[in-house]
Amino acid sequence: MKDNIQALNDIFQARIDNGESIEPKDWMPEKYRKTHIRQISQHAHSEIVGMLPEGNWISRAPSLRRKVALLAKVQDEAGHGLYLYSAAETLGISRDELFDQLHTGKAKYSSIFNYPTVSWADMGAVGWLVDGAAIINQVMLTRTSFGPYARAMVKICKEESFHQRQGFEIMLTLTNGTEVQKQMAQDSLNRWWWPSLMMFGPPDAESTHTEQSMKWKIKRKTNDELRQQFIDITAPQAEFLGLTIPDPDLKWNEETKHYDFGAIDWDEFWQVVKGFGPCNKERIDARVKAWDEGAWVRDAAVAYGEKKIQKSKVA
Ligand code: FAQ
Repeated sequence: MKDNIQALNDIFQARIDNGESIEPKDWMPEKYRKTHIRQISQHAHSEIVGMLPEGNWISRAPSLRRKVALLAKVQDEAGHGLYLYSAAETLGISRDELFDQLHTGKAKYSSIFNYPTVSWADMGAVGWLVDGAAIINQVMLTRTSFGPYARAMVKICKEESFHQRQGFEIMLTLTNGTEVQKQMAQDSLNRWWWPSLMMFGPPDAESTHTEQSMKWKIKRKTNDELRQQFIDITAPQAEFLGLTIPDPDLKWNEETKHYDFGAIDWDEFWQVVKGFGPCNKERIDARVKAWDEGAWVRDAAVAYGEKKIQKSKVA
């Protein structure tokens, strides 16, 4: 029995090494399945919880054009959540279980969405930095080894790129505006810079899953590699905007051809991940409320579905 499992594992690893896509009905190690349920569902939860800080500004966007764009972006995030929940379901877990894990705190979602959006400039910073970081991480995931996840990511990445530009354009307008608008943009960058770097996860040396996930080609790059890539792309953008990144140690290194940067406050990161960030409670309360208040819609949809089946049997 043990030998059989080992043989299956070897064939599985050979398929991965060969660049083959793993599909839901293929044999896979239990840990591969569980790792995917964990990562895909946390990703889905991040999209859905991520709608809240931006949803906060839809009714207060400064013009109809801004409102329409923000509304479309938040709606896209709901769509991303749906693709990802569907991808997770192909691994044999139900949507109800996934939501239960979110509502009871068993499943994580991205630390970034536990920070408040206190000014309109935050809509710019979230699009520019948070979606910018999400794209860097997710472009890698379009080539992840599990087929349904990789395919979902292709569409998601296209939309994220619109989101990032939407945010950058808000920042550009503010930095070309009045002194007060410039200050709003700078204040927003000051608050979102470090939490955006934390989105990529703990340093490689402390990342529990990276080694195995790289072996299975779930991850194609490590947390630190992606973080560095983000900083290298974003630092010149900040310069273009005329904004100062709140890190006195940020400096181009001619030798490494990368930016050096200062120490990240990992204590803050773990506090937020463990539920003690500025908005953790508010975010979960909002999700639970939406779930409870939406019960009648789910019940009506099930009743309608059952009625349709009955009707088709009679016909
Ligand atoms: N926040 O061993 P690793 C978006 C946890 S989508 C909270 O390195 P892994 C779109 C991690 O789960 C943003 N927890 O883990 C949008 C693990 O704990 P566990 C979300 C974090 O999985 C934009 C432990 O730490 N994107 O922004 C975080 O190999 C704007 C050890 O970490 C994705 O989910 C964190 N930041 O690497 C929406 C992408 N980092 O599970 C609205 C897919 C780590 O053992 C508005 N996910 N942890 O209890 C990934 O690529 C990976 O899961 C990583 C973490 C890179 C996030």
